[in-house]
Amino acid sequence: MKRLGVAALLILTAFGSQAFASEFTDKYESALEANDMILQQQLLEENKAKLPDEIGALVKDGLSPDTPKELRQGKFFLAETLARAHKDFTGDVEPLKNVKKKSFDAQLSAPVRPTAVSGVYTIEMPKATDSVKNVFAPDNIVIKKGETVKWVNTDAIAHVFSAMPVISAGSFSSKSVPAGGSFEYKFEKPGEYFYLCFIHHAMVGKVTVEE
Ligand SMILES: [Cu+2]
Repeated sequence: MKRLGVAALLILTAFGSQAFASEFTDKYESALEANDMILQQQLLEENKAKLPDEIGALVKDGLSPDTPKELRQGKFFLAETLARAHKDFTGDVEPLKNVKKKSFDAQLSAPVRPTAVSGVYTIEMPKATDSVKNVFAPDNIVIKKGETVKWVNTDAIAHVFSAMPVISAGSFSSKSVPAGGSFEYKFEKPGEYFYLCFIHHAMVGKVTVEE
């Protein structure tokens, strides 16, 4: 990484225009690009203790609106690589889970609290248009424990979705929901549920269940 004057760094930080990779992540990325496994391992060993902080910084960059969209997935990819190394070193799986959750969050709209009708929330899988297809609408909702979500397929094709294991608070699986069909699930356990369609992997959603 080029050395920047303190003044320049302060200005850039103040405007939040560009997140700065650490010297370590810069070096590690170069080693990845060069496919230099020995250097990668050496860098990881030398920086073992600060991996959680490095992972945290990368996740922050990945979620930041100041990070150009095309660079965000790269940040999460690198964070995941480091989180796997951290898990191998220490057995601590939490940073890896956090990276997976946050990388999922980065694909979603801002969370909304829709209105339930008789304790049931409706999420539509709307008919594809020229610009939008294979989506859950809304894709990110917050509900209360004991409430039910009903996914209604008004699209012309089937969708099949399930909660992601490991990072979700519980599991549900829709099986195949044909055009015109629906699927209901009652959320008894608080927490975050990340789910995706097995046919369309970019078709993602989240239900956050509050106590
Ligand atoms: Cu689908």
